[in-house]
Amino acid sequence: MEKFEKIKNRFEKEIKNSSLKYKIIDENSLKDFLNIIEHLINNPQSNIMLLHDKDADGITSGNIFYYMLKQLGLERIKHLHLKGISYSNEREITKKLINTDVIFSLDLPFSNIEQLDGILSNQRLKKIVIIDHHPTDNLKHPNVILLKSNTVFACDNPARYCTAKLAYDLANLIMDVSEKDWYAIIGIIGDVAYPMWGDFIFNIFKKYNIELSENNNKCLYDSKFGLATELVSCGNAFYPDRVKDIFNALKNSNNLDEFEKKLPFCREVLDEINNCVKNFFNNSVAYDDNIFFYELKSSYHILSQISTIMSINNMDKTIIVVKHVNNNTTFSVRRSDYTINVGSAVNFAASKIKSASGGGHIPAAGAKCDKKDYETFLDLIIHEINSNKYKLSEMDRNKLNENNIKI
Ligand SMILES: [Mn+2]
Repeated sequence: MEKFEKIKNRFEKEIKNSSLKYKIIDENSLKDFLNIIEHLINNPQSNIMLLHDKDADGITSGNIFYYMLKQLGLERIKHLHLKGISYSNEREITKKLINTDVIFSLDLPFSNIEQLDGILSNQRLKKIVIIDHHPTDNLKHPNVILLKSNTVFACDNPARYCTAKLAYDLANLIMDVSEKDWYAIIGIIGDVAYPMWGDFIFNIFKKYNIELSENNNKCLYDSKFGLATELVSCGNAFYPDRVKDIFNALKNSNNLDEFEKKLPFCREVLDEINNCVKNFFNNSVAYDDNIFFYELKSSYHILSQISTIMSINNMDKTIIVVKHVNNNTTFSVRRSDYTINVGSAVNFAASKIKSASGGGHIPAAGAKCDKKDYETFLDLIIHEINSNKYKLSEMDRNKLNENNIKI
């Protein structure tokens, strides 16, 4: 009982004079969260399931809650990663939840109440705590404690209040979890949420003696935190069956160096990416000095990783990477300075070739076609990009600033 009193005092103090970035607009759900914690402390034999997404944000937010629950003295904690809940896997998931008392769901976008009813049908306590930042419809349900970035807080850009930071802030209401602040940074970088958290990131970099210069995203990625994030991303892109290993590696690491050493299989992919990036300009064909075409020979399907890195490092160039697999060719196209809408250009080019499909956003596009058509398709893409049709205005360009970290 005494233990809970201490937690309750901290919780109430934190809520009143908190250093939280956003105003609390749903204190009731936070109190429901506290009640669940009280229930678990009073019933330490409870079976807890952490459901989490497989990406860096999901793995780190899951681990923040794992750490918090362990610190509370709870032992019976399982974790399970999901990419999402669909009717095809709902029954299977429900089976794994038999005998679970409380579910914490992190970074998973439940889309409707029916899904939750299925998930909850086997629960003893029938409570699910949803910690998330995806835009979803109203999930009001008597068994659901909904803790979303924009339902609990007056946050107008929930995409940037990623689950790792949200889970970190929520756990901090219960206890001091600053020992695991570096988990939150990995999630923040993974979800490209850093433009919103400059001060937080800056202070943690300082705490771990890692340098961070102003208005420079590159040094975020070049840091140990960036490396850890990239390893996690490589792991879940190329070894989807080993997400549990990555979760456990993080759980069993006391710091970034230990974590990194536990991920040799991710390292292998990342080394391959870095190698391709290093030799990119030697192995690519330049069109008019501003469009670079690169044929990926690696056995790993690392097109988008290479095009993204090359584009971030060469904002005023258009990067096209292709890879042939059997009779098909896949394209990844990037242009990061918002001067050209490559998504529309690729989409238009694809409409002119029967075997092709493709499109995307202003800075990033993907496409595919039959291998026999790929040279024609490539010529068309380059032709469209070079035309004036897809040029963007200064105003569009200013959107780019929203992607930079500010301290
Ligand atoms: Mn996320």
